[in-house]
Amino acid sequence: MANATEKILITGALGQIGSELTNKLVELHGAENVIATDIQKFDKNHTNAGFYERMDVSNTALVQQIVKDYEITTVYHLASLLSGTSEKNPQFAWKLNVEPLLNFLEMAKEGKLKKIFWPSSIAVFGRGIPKENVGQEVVLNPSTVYGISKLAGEKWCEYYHEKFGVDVRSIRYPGLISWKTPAGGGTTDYAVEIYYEAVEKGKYTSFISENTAMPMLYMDDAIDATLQLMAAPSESISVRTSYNLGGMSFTPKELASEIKNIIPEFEIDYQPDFRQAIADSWPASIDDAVAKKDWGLKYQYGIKEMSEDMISNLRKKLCHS
Ligand code: AKB
Repeated sequence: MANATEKILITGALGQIGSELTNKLVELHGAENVIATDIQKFDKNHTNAGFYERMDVSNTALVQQIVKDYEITTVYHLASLLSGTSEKNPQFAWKLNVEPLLNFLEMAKEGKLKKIFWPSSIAVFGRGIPKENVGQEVVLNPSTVYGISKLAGEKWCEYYHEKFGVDVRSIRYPGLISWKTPAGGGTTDYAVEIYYEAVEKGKYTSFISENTAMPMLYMDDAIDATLQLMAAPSESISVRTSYNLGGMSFTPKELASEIKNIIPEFEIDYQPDFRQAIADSWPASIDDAVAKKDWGLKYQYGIKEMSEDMISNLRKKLCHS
């Protein structure tokens, strides 16, 4: 049940997760209680939030002012640089992925915010663990800039919760797939691009090799999981770093074969680039039993249902029928 007094601020609101989460939060809480922010100029096609502020999350003073002006209680802090882009600009990735989170955690510590959601990633995993069915509590040894920043963020979240009682909640998202807003700069982005190119051109060159499996999740399930976690009673949250989310696991070859069932003439070839090494350092599948037990995580979409939904919506969006 939505709490009418909640005032919600979203950072990265025009991004892949942000655009869909914002609209869902508007449905649940009312447009007047949702303040969308992003570094980009306002785009009315992307958000129906009651308010929009063009905001650079690195501008600490501006962020604090906006939280104060709108009497924000809850923050979904989504603004982040993904794995591919982070490798190209490590200093900026660290600055963007860690420092604004610390600003929000400090505000919560000072009683200026009640609750924070912050996304982590399967990128926190790395060397020294089995590839399959990776559990919640394993050694975290990331070898990417993005993974290092997410691991640091997770530890900050846990620290602020344990030391100061800050109610911060987080999910280790796998690759997210959606047709509404394209992803940008990630290693799992091939699994979004492939659908666009299948519908538009009937062929795709994958930058990930054919037999590399990674965990993936359809956006509808990601949004549901995020809202479920945020609605769960505080006592049921046993993980204050970040919860594993497994979704489904597949290789580019398996995804291509699923797409061929709907678009028989579809063709794929493979030209792995620097993102292959990132994918190789990540798990092939994830065990999310703790999230299922603590707050009832469940999924609606498998690879078949997702492919049908993606292709039918992209055909409409891209004007093919
Ligand atoms: C990326 O590929 O960088 C992201 C992620 C798995 O966090 N989609």
